[in-house]
Amino acid sequence: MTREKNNLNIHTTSTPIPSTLPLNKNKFTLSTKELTELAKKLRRHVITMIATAGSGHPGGSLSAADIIAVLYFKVMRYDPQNPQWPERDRFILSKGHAAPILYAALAESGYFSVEELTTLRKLNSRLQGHTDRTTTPGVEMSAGALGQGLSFGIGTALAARLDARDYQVYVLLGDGECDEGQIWEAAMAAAHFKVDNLVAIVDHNKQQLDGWTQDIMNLEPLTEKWRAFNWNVIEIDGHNINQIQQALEEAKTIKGKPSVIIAHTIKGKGVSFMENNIDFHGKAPTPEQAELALRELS
Ligand SMILES: Cc1ncc(C[n+]2csc(CCOP(=O)(O)OP(=O)(O)O)c2C)c(N)n1
Ligand SMILES: [Mg+2]
Repeated sequence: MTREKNNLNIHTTSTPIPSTLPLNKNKFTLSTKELTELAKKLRRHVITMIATAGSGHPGGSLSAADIIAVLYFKVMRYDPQNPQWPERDRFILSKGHAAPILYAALAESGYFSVEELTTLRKLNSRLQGHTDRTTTPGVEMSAGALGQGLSFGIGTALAARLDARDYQVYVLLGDGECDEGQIWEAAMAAAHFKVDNLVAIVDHNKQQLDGWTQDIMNLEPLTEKWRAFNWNVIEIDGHNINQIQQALEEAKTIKGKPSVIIAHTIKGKGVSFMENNIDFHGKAPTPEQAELALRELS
């Protein structure tokens, strides 16, 4: 496939949300409607990036868009001018193949330019197909091998305790990723050590690489499993901005145990022909499909 073929002339302008939001160490002041629009904008970036690269993972990026929009533009405190700010909240994308949605949020937050997004997966780009904390500002963990982010999150959260800092750690897990034994070792450890500045979010889109989770490895009853591991469990619609925000706020108030948010989502959410279509777990849209997707997301 030649690069010219994928050199889409697609623009992602729409809602006039400033690319670099003012640094606010508490909360941003976007309304629910603005957050909804922002999530749509992040989805448009995902489509453009992956279509331009000619490869990538749209499905699990789109399912996480609303969660990531609320985290980055309502809940988390951070400073794009100072990515290593010690007091920053940490977002750990354990399902590293969903890197495009994280890059979109980081660009819109001001860590790097929105223009850089179309360098996704190119040689020498800072934005590789899976996250790399050594090259991308704002990326906390190198991921791609599933199953490790919750363990990494525990260490990061315990470091806050040792350093007497009050930051929160958010770990986004895939539901297929929960097949990994390491997730459940980490779940036990987090509860045992009462890591209450840790919030796991399961992007429960019911699909994994090549099929439905219930056929490949049935996770149910998922909420009861986390409860049995002594976690505070919150179950929400992962595309409902208000529910996401409320769940994240509630999680912050729970002391003495970690919280997990089971977010019911749809893989490929926002693009009709990608929704629940396993073909788009790890496949780029053609230029024509990308145009169609961007029209739907406009
Ligand atoms: C340890 C490991 N095994 C297998 C893979 C290959 N792989 C990449 S994505 C994926 C499916 C993940 O499904 P899920 O966690 O549900 O992610 P989502 O549906 O959000 O894309 C698999 C098996 C991997 N990246 N790492
Ligand atoms: Mg999944």
